Amino acid sequence: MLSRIGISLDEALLEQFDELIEERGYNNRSEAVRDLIREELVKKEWERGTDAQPKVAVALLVFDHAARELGQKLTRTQHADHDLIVSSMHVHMDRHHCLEVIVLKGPGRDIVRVGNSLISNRGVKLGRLLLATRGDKL
Ligand code: NI
Repeated sequence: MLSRIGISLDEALLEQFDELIEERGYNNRSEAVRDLIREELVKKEWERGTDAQPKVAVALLVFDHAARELGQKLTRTQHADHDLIVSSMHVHMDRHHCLEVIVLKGPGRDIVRVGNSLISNRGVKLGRLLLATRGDKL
């Protein structure tokens, strides 16, 4: 069942929000607000870390393959916590850049620790840790 709510925003903030949702291709404000709420709820679920369910996350990294020892370091980190690493994919983006996608599964706190240690390495140009959810309560 859907409930309706009203939200008060100042004009400038609403204008920026409308630009954002247009850029992202949302059809309406409601879907954009729902996604923002879901994102925060997933974050909260992870931060609490009380859920015994194993969690799944994806680490995404872009780096220059010539960056000193970075490739080795990333491999070492993954071997050190091999029980948390489900799979990884390496894509050679162009002559210099590599994209690595790593799927992690295990206790939420461990995944966040390993994921952050991967993406925070020096030489990583873009690093993101995406926290997944089964969406049972969303
Ligand atoms: Ni490569």
